[in-house]
Amino acid sequence: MASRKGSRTRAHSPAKPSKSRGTRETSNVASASGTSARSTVSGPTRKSGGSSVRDAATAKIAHVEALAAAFPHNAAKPSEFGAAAREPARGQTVEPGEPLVGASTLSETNASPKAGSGNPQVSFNPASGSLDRVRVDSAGRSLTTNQGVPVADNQNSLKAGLRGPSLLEDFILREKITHFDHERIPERVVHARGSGAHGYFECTAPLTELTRASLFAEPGKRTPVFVRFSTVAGERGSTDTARDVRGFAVKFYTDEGNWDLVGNNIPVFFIQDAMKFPDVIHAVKPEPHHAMPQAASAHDTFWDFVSLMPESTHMLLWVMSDRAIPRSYRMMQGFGVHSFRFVNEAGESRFVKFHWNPRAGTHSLAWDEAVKISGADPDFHRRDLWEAIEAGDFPEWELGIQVFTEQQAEQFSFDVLDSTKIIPEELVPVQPVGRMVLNRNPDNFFAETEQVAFCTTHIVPGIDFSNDPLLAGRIHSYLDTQISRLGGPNFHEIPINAPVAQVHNNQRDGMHRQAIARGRVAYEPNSLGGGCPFQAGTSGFMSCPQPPEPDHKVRGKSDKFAEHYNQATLFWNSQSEVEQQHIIRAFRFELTKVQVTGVRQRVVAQLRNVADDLAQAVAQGLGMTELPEPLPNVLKRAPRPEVARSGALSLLARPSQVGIRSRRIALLVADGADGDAAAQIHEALVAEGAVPRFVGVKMGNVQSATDQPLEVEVSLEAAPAVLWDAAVFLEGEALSACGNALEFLKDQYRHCKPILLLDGADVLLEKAGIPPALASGDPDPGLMRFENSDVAGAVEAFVAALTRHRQFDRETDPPLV
Ligand code: HDE
Repeated sequence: MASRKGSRTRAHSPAKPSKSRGTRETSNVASASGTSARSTVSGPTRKSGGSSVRDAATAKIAHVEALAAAFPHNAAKPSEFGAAAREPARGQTVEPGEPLVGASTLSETNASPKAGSGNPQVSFNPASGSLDRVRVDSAGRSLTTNQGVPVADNQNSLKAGLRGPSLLEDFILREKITHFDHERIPERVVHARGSGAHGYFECTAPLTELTRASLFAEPGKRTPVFVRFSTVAGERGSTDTARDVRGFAVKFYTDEGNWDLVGNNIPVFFIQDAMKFPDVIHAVKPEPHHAMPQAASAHDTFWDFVSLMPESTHMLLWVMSDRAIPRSYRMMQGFGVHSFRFVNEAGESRFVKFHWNPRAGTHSLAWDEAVKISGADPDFHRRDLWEAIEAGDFPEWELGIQVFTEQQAEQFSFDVLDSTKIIPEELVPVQPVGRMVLNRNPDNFFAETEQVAFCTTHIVPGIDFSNDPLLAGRIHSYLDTQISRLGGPNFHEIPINAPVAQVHNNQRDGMHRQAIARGRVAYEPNSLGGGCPFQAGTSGFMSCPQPPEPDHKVRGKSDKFAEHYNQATLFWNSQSEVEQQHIIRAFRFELTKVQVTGVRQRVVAQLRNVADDLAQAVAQGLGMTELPEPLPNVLKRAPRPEVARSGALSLLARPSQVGIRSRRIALLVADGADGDAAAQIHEALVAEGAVPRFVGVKMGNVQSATDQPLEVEVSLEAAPAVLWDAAVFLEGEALSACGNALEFLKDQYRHCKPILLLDGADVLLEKAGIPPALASGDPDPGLMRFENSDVAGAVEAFVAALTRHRQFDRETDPPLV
């Protein structure tokens, strides 16, 4: 086996061309001059004369000869075979005598404003690096065509006479319209609807024992990221608040290449094997005959499929939980889902699972609220992310990892290669290793968020795949889909996708190629390019050895994959009572929309294998008089689960660590509101980092009781209750005459949001039919009534209630108002 050092030394020895760097004449140069290599039709043929072109040509030929001579044979060849192949050698390379040796052309030093200075940045790829190189700013500039020709008139097409026909000659009109005609690219086949942001990942715990991945090398190290959140089923223009899994894809621009952690906000998936992916997606997408429903799983084909796929049961519980209707992208967890591998410098590997935990806590919407938001603001999550970043309230997550060995994995009752299973935190704790902050919105949605191309294949040295059969399919799928979506194999050159790490290889050509590779060498091994770019050897990406499997070429899964219900039951048992009720109602809603009663029955039969109280409640909701028999179980006897209940699985386990920052609060005002109290509350909420706005029946000023005018910032009809996290009613009499205000109060109440009523606003409760106390007779802690004279007390109680997010004690089924 050739060692890294060895191959370089051997390659260098014959001509020692590096010593000749900067000089034109060496012994090889002299011997090469005047050879047939210069026998071009029109090139210089004689050594005599003073032409600098001739001198350069002669020198170049001589240096090329020196390079070729430095590679008398392929010294790296032996390291390709047998045991030596386990430690690939660094590629053979010698330094060329001078930069011109690598040039495509002797004329490259002829500079122009377009071609550049004539001094290439040798060993450098300017296409890598920051986005600044492609950001365009038109301030102070006139319009041009795409060829840079100034456009005199952007209002009128070219015509033969003022009333005459338009002329085909109008290249300006044709260029403009043609470009417009081609503005759209195919949307993503799944995850079409999404929003993105830039930021950074900061390592907080060095992980060099576990992985050689450079982003985890030292505490404080920052790596730029671009993150895209998405829904799965809906089309590009669909609503943000559909009940759905959310994509949580992070592109880390590490100094050793891009790593894409393409995850979801739910840690498990519907299926165990990539072979079933087109099936599950076809089942959930709008039905093919009439293309309905949009962005919804509540239809026959989805439930038909999943009820025939018992391995979906665990995921169904998550998707019917409030996780599938997050309040904000900023308030949801993220998961890498599959088991991956960490590999350290010594080549030792362990399994790893990735978790993102939001600092803003995990919070969700109410289902009725999510449905209404779809009408009031279909861009609800996109706007929330954008506005939070614009306001400087940067979303932040902690990255946690679960690390475990092959031996540990063997002991678990489930297979760690099965993506329908979690590793309960009670078995393997989650250890924090870093944080991610999103601090910059994209300049341009299309150029960045739409064109960003995540691929599970984008991994870096120190991280590797496991044999998860779902992951295996993804390894193929993402690259393939980007080629079709972005129009060819050069999508990695689109600025948002280009790594900050240098890119040097012999891949060439293809649609929309941007890099201008210099020189005539596009193959490896080579001597004419000094061996460059050479293989990195053991410092490059090395696949981690996996234990051999006894079977070969088999279509199947290991026995542990056959257990389908234990973790669905674990999830169910780990939910608070309120969360369980929400899950029951979500099943009821979805299955009510299912038209085929046999499918409904089958789902209930499936749920009987999870928990009878769940199945019973869903059946009741559907008016089923008898419970069907449980679906037959593949396993005669399921293994005993290690964990029966896991607190970490409840959304309530992760309260906000940032108080009420960025929460939207409606201050409802009308003529007669107390202006002083309004101003004090506004000020106090701003001080907490919340976003209060004065909301009124219509825009304009209202006359406060204390005489100063209060300016209404948005009307009730433009910003209904579902768009606010909480409300303060500063007036009652005038507002109670407005149906929109009463509806606003009802929805705030129905969705369990904090409500603060000041002097005189009580009257609204009666008009809206809202009970002042809970059904138990206890006071409703989320419904606060205060005197105008006690603004401080009012704000304190209100902030505490909003920090708890919702007041679920008041929830009834069906809703009271
Ligand atoms: Fe994806 N998935 N997926 N997926 N996925 C895509 O790639 C696919 C799966 C996920 O914001 C596609 O660029 C297969 C699991 C996210 O741009 C496509 C299988 C998880 C995104 C694709 C899965 C995901 C995608 C469509 C089963 C969570 C959006 C467009 C074998 C761990 C990324 C695209 C973005 C996107 C294929 C299963 C997450 C077609 C074949 C499991 C977050 O390549």
